[in-house]
Amino acid sequence: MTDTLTAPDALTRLGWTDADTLHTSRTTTPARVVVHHGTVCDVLRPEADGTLTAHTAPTVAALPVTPVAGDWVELGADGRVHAVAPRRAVLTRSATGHGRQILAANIDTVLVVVPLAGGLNAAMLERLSVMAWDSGAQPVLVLTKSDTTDDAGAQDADTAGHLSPGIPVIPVSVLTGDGLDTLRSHLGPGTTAVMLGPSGAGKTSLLNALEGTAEAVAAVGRGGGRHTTTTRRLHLLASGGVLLDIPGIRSLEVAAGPGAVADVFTDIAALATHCRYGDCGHDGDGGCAVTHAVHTGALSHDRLTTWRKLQGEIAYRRRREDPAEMADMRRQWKAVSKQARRNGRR
Ligand SMILES: Nc1nc2c(ncn2[C@@H]2O[C@H](COP(=O)(O)OP(=O)(O)OP(=O)(O)O)[C@@H](O)[C@H]2O)c(=O)[nH]1
Ligand SMILES: [Mg+2]
Ligand SMILES: [Zn+2]
Repeated sequence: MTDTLTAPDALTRLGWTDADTLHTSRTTTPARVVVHHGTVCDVLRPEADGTLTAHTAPTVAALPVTPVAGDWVELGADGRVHAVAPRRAVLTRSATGHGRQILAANIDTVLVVVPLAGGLNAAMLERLSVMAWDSGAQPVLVLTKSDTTDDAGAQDADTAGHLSPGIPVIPVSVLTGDGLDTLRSHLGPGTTAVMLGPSGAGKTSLLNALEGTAEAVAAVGRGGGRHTTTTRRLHLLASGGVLLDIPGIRSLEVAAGPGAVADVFTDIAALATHCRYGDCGHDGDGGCAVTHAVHTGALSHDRLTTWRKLQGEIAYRRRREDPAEMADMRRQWKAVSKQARRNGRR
């Protein structure tokens, strides 16, 4: 706590933790970004009701970063944002042509929201879990629409626990109220959570069920493809925590690092230690314990496929971000195509 003018409880209500750092003086006050649009953002201030619209472009110098939902900012008496605090855990997605985009800042928990209606989608769950681990926050798996299963999602919860080890799994339904109290227990004071899931998973419905609010949700039976929630917005919960509702994510936007992949695919990592070669590519070389496990049925083929795709995407992203490696790749391709032309002539 750097600010001596504000009661700590009032900051905790906004999700303040000891890990957050913000320097405020007698002329500035701390605030938290609820939603950002263009050159303004709506902010919440401790000990003040309602949101305040603040300009993000200060008169003296432009801000080095654009505030996002969840950011802690320093608010001047002129109603402008003077500074954005250093961010701890951030949820990012890969935006084509823009590198990575920050979806939510200063989060403690990522609720991975996956629907059970139509059957549990293992690949989606694995990818989103990787993205959640990548944020640095604690993932929690929320399986929505448990009312569409015969056993309130019990069997799917078991499967999900194996697909994404080390993560609490909570089946929920806004129709029966199943799991809502358990979910609330993860959303206590000082916790900032963000909901990550595909469009139509039931994220906004969940917020409404927790809070008794009436944020817009998709009409029943509406065809997929369009997002119902279009902004990223922070909500203060009755349970004392803070929840960010964001538009649904598409699988190609999943950003992941190698560490986060290893966090989810602990089974493959463990098997890999038994491969004959240390640099085994797990694609059918002799002495590969991973492909052997697929043959015996100990490891699902689909799981290995998702793991391979994620490895490929990480390698691709790294090449794109590393010019030297990219040039190296181009040289290799030139050599390959030259060779191919030569072979063709023969
Ligand atoms: N049967 C059942 N349907 C649900 C449940 N929760 C949500 N739905 C339905 O699922 C649909 C999508 O819900 P939304 O809350 O709009 O989904 P969303 O994840 O916020 O979607 P985006 O905002 O587009 O990302 C709506 O028609 C809801 O009525 C549930 O627990 N059970
Ligand atoms: Mg929504
Ligand atoms: Zn191997």
